Amino acid sequence: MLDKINALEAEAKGEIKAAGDSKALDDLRTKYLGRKGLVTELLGTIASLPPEDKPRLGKELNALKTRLDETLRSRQTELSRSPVIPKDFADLTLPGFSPPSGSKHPLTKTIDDICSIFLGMGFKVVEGPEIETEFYNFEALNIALDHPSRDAFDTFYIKNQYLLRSHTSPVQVRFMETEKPPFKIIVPGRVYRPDAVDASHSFMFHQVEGLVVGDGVTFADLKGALSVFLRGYFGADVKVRFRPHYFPFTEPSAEVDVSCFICGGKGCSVCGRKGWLEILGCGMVHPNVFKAVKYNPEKVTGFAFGMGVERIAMLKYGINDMRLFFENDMRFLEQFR
Ligand code: 2NM
Repeated sequence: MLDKINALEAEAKGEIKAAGDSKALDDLRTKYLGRKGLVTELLGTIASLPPEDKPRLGKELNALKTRLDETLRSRQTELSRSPVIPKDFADLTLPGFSPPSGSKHPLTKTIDDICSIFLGMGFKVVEGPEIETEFYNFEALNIALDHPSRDAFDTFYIKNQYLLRSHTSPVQVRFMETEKPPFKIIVPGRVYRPDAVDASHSFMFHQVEGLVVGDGVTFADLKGALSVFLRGYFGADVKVRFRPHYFPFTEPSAEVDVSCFICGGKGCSVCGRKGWLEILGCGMVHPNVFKAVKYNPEKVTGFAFGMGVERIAMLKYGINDMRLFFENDMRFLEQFR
């Protein structure tokens, strides 16, 4: 009889430990301690035992009842402390996760920001081929045959008169060949020059150039449009100054500076203690350029300008090495959103 009791206790305790929820525990309570339970059943057999064994076995069985009851309760407590989570349970209290989002490359952002200011002044964006001919890249732009920018140190020549454009101006020439004035266009794109790569040079970089042609377009229009652009891009409080310069394709020509937006014009390491930053080149379109595209320079006038996108992005975002734009290091790119 004692062996039976011990075996029953071991079996019951094993099953209670393994019970996974309170429903299973309830079933075990019924199985062992219920009215028709296994322990209750053993208690019923006591009546048929010899009288001298009855008190001891009765005590044993009652003690077993108490121990199983305690085991059932403590397992219940355990289960209520660590709730069983069904496999398909969605915990709505967990923080959400946002899908990774991409961002514009800083040069794309700079080009888009520049273009959007000119779009606001009624310009339209025009693009064209990166492989060009000497005619579109030089001749039509009044660049003399012996001009240094034409030599192989300043232009990438391909086979059979083809070259990689060294500025985006050939796109303006192509546009003028097929369209009549008046118009205002802005031309972003890649350009190529055989420069050794360093912190401020690259064999491929980006330009945004612009061209406005019409009846009676003046240098005052040029100053107005470029001042609006520069104050829109660098801040309403920057000062703008025009310095005489020379370009073969414009006459007169100028370089344009903005007061340094880092030091406010006092002089710092970014502006080389000058208080001014050189931002773009511009001028009134040379009559020879109009002749090359069969416009009558007695009838139309125009202004044009050009700027380097990498230089502008470096100044605006405080980037000190142009190579960062082309390495595609995510730690760099992720900073522009
Ligand atoms: C510059 C500076 C000055 C320019 C001229 C032309 C064209 F096609 F109309 F002749 N396009 N861009 C120009 C003028 C570009 O970049 C520094």
